[in-house]
Amino acid sequence: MPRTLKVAAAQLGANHLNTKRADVLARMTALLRSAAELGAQLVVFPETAFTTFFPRYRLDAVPGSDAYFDDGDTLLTSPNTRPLFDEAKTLGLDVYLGFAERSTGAGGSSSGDYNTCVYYSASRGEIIAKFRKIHLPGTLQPFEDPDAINQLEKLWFKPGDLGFEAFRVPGLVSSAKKENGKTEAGEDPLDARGDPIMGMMICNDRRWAESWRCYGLQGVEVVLCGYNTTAWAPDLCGIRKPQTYEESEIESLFQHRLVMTGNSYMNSCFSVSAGKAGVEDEKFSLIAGSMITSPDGYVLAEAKTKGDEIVFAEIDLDDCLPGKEMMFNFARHRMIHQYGRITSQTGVVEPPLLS
Ligand code: CDV
Repeated sequence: MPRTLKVAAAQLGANHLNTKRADVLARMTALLRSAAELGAQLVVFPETAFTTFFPRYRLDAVPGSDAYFDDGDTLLTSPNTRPLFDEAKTLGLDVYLGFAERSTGAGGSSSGDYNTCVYYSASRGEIIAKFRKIHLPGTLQPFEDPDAINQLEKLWFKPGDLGFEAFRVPGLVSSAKKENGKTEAGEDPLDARGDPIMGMMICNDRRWAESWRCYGLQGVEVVLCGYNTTAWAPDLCGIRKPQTYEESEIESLFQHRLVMTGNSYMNSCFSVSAGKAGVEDEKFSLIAGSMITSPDGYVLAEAKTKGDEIVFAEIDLDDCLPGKEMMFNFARHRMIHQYGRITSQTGVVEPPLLS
């Protein structure tokens, strides 16, 4: 029985320092409605979807930045976020939402500011998973060059502390086998598999093979990722030779496509990535390129614009099986006794110089 799923990336055009939350919510709910018209079951929004990508600024350059943060424990009830989840509930849509989290530490989670995303399940009417960005890019202090584009996430956020925990998503696949061996319809098909296995990451996490392999080792079937990727930031990205703005944007998009397709292939999973795109605050360009990729490493659907846009595909989760059972059958082929460096060493240690 096919385990098909209709997924959508909801790319958002630019937000600005003075963009009103009500306006962003109106755009996001409109995107939810467009996705629902296409029959989507899951919609993925970008990283820090409600605001401009403010970590490019120094703290003191963003007066009133408190308003950019939301409490992760009150997303379903706060007037600043509730309209999105009410709409999702009405439309029966699951949602991945990226936002800046200010955690009070209630409910046992660590307090502080995090770059966070949550997974909302419409069938449960609740948030069933949370991820806090682990690989915070950039620098703690701004570059000396006043014209350089900064990425001060290490200043604004604490590194994520929730690990890479995959989770099963209820209510999306009716043929999913339950713990008692039956499906939701009460059948007992021998070949039925469980509810979809998903994993979440945020922007820079997607560039690290380690993030993907942590999910791959949990049998992930769909990786969800929101991002804000600058189209032009020579100081930050470490280019080899001077580039024009156009060359830089093309290279940035190429590298986004490379990590989404390559890691989907190497972990035999689908991915849905949604970016914020266009020029924020009249000066800061973000790549578009929201996309859906397959376990064979193909792009199934990709954004055509630099603005608000739904990117949609119907996927069959069982397409993950050939790769998971053959080429990337981890149980059969991984050689963990040779991989010690990956968890015992952080930076590069080169071999000694030759005499
Ligand atoms: N928001 C990000 O994490 N952006 C990074 C940068 C620094 C380019 C990214 O990996 O896209």
